Amino acid sequence: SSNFVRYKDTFDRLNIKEHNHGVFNGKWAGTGPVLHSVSPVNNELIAEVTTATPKELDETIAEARKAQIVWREVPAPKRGQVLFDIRTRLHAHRHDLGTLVALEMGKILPEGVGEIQEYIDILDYSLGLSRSLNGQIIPSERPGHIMLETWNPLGLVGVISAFNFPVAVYGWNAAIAMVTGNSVIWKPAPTTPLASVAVQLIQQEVLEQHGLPTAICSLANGGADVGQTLAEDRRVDLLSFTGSTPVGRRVGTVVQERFGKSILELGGNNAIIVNEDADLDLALRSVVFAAVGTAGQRCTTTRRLFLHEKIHDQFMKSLVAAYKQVKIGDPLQSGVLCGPLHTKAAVDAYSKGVEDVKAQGGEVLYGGKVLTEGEYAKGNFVMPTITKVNSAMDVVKHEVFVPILHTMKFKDFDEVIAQHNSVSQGLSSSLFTRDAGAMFKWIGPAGSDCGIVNVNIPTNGAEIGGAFGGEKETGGGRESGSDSWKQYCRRGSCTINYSGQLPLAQGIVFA
Ligand code: UN1
Repeated sequence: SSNFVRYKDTFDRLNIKEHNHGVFNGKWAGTGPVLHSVSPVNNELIAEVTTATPKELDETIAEARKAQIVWREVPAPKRGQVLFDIRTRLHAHRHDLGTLVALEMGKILPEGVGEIQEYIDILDYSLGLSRSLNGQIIPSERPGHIMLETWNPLGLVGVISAFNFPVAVYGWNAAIAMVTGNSVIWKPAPTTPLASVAVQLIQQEVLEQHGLPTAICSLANGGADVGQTLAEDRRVDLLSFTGSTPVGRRVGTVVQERFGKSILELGGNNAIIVNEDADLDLALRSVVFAAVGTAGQRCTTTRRLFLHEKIHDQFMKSLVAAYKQVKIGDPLQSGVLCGPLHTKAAVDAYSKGVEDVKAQGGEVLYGGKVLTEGEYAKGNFVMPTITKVNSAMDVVKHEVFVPILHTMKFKDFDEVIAQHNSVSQGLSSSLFTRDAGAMFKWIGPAGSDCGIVNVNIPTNGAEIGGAFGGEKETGGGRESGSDSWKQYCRRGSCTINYSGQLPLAQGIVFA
């Protein structure tokens, strides 16, 4: 394909071919239907990847479980070293992998590279974590007894990742799952299979160098059927799913049915509140990055903007001016800030989103148009859009995964917090203020009800060190940093009696 030829050097360095196997279970396989990876810039083929048949998927699950039996005996700090070697290989290919992500997903190159960096960061973190997967010692009420907590691996962790972060979100899960001694089976989005093959090749090479079973990192490209099997199969101890709320609700229910564990990272409806005393320059730059960046296709994208009435008009003027400066185009061209939407279906969702605003009595203040001329003709390009709505309208309650920013005016801080919290999603939120009272209220019990609660930074672009995820219909899962690693482990509460007597807890006498 011409897309392939154009980036042939990159593909050669990553060992990606025009036709690739998309299943890995210690060896490469995949005789199921073929996925066509297409560039969102021109909707033409880049390269092809095969998927797993049900039998191949079954074998992949079995091989990944077998590999874990070896991996769980490798001391955690040694596992950390293996992960660090993956980190080094990823770093060597950072630019190539970032280019591939930009080409296949459609995000701009700096964000593509940033996504590889995010996997590198969590691998760094995992090396440290490998020496601090600490349990605790708990005082026992009984003489000659000690209580302690153990954290052992669950077994096999399934990761279903989304198109918008085809590497980083897998990376958060894979790094933490592996450092805690699990094996991993990855089902990527069907529209970003090339990124998965490129990352898998690197991981395979490192595991081989260490003489470890390569199925510790397994891969099963495929469609919803592969996801369904991972949700149903009892051999998958934990399933981490990133995607839409409707699909996540089904995945969570199916996994729960068999009392499996799940981590759900679903839709967001993130807001920025700009208070009257805010640094407006910081706020403006943040809103543009959070609403326009990644063409509105992050789960942390800002979709709602609440402006204090005292700064509203001035801020809106600067915002529209800033949007006018945003260069839209090929994500691999320097200077471009807004690439295409990932698919044609997303363009339709965008058009419908714009129509809904008008139908519900809102106004489109900027954008609202699909771009179809010249360099945009073959791609999925739209204009980042600013609307004027009120929070009673239905459009502000739903996440449309496109760059439409709904703006609203407010007077009172308590009232805006209530409006902010009135939607069913609860991922990320930001307040711009210089008032310490407002800041602490915002992060306290009467503040934002989201999993990510920021002050004076955008809603997107979280670091890996914190736990990432959200409340309500965002699914409740937490990935990445802090103590998220505990979810990839089974906790043992152990009581050891070294007294030679048998005193019972609660003082019970049983004789
Ligand atoms: C996602 O959109 O699924 O906080 C993940 C951020 C990134 C991760 C986003 N670090 O925007």
